Amino acid sequence: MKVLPTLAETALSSIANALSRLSPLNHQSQRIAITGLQRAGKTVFITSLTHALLNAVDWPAAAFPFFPWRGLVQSVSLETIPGIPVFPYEERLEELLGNPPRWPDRTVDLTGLRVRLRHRQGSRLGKYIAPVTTLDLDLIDYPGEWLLDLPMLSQSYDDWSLQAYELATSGARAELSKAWREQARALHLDEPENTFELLRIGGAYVDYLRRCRTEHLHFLQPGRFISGSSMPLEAVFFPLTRGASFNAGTNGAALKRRYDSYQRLVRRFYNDVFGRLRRQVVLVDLLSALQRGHESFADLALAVRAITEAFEELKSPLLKLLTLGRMDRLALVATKADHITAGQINNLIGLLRDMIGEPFVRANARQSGLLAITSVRATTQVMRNWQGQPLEFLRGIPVGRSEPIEVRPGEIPGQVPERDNWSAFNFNIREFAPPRIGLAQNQPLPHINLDKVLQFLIA
Ligand SMILES: Nc1nc2c(ncn2[C@@H]2O[C@H](COP(=O)(O)OP(=O)(O)OP(=O)(O)O)[C@@H](O)[C@H]2O)c(=O)[nH]1
Ligand SMILES: [Mg+2]
Repeated sequence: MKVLPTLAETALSSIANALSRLSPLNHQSQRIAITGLQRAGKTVFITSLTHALLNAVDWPAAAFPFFPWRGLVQSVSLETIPGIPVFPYEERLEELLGNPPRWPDRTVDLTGLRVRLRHRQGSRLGKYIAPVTTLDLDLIDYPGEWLLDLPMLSQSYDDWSLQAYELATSGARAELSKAWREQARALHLDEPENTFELLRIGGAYVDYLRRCRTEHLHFLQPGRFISGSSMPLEAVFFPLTRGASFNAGTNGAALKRRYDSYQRLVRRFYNDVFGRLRRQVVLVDLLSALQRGHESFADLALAVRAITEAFEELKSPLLKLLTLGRMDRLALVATKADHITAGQINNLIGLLRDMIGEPFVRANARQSGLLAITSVRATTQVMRNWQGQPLEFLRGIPVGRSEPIEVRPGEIPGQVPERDNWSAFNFNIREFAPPRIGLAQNQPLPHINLDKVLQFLIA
């Protein structure tokens, strides 16, 4: 019996086909994949970047300082990427510019959009006789949760179970996983396969992962069980509560078979999709995790390291899994930098660097860059006198309110704080509503360093 119904595989195949398609003759093409864990800021980033690519030629240079071939651009247009579901740029922009403006809803699955730039090449002979070049920038949005599955490729079902079960019993997860653990322990692994039982306990496991997500925990495996819309419940497995080998036809054997099928699906994703995305942006929302405290931050660090390890595998294929293995550029980006004052941005980058780990940063120094950005700036900075001293405050409208407030976001540590030092920090990282910019569709959106990401990726 084929356990994974064709839905997930069909979607993967069509994406893989689309990605293997060559650009039309005379077109240069750069594929830029944007990923990040839930709520990292992918959708806002793509919307704001696309908006800038479409309009920045007409803006004063200071609004988007790095814009490729400014002055040589003839036209910019939006296209679809054949075979890839469309990223709904216009809808997202309309929401951001609406009255009142709105942040986007959650998104799942992979989508993409092509920005076609026609420009004359810079030439010593002058721009009027230089040939026109077409450059397609394909922006692809996919959930970073899919990358959390890579470690599973080199783990047996027993090994993975051991690790996942241990995690499920630690910290805040112990309570969240309780219902699932009780059901899983009561399952007789040696009895004949009972699809109904497996469905019920599988449902409880997915429920546990969802609850972790609600509690802002990020290291959630298998990543496809809760992100992306194409995992059927009959394909769900869960960690074994005790390791053993099982006879054919038993519950244990059924779970193992599902694990093996899932591994095949993940391997195909790495071979056919991830391996073809050579320029990638990984967005990380460090600030919200800082605000939530030690456990949330440590969990984010675990997930981010699993993601960077996925990129390492592109260089030295584990068990020769990846046939394409190569990465051209990787931008590791801390988002929502407008939640802190400008003087703290270097510390934010230091924190990201420390979270990722010096060995990775050094080993990939040539292809990777660390940046801090704001895709759409929701705050302004103001100076206020506080007990006789001039201090920087942030001013913005909190989500759900109508009047602006002024806050001091607190000192951002330049390194990951030691476990016992968390109490020394007093963060005040708030969620702000998007700025009210009015209705002009083609005016600049306020941002921080968005142009630098583009520069890093394509200059
Ligand atoms: N202030 C500020 N907030 C931002 C910015 N980008 C994202 N946010 C906040 O982060 C939330 C998530 O942003 P999205 O772009 O929807 O994140 P995502 O990664 O697409 O999230 P999912 O689709 O749920 O995975 C938004 O609702 C905003 O509250 C930004 O540039 N500035
Ligand atoms: Mg999104």
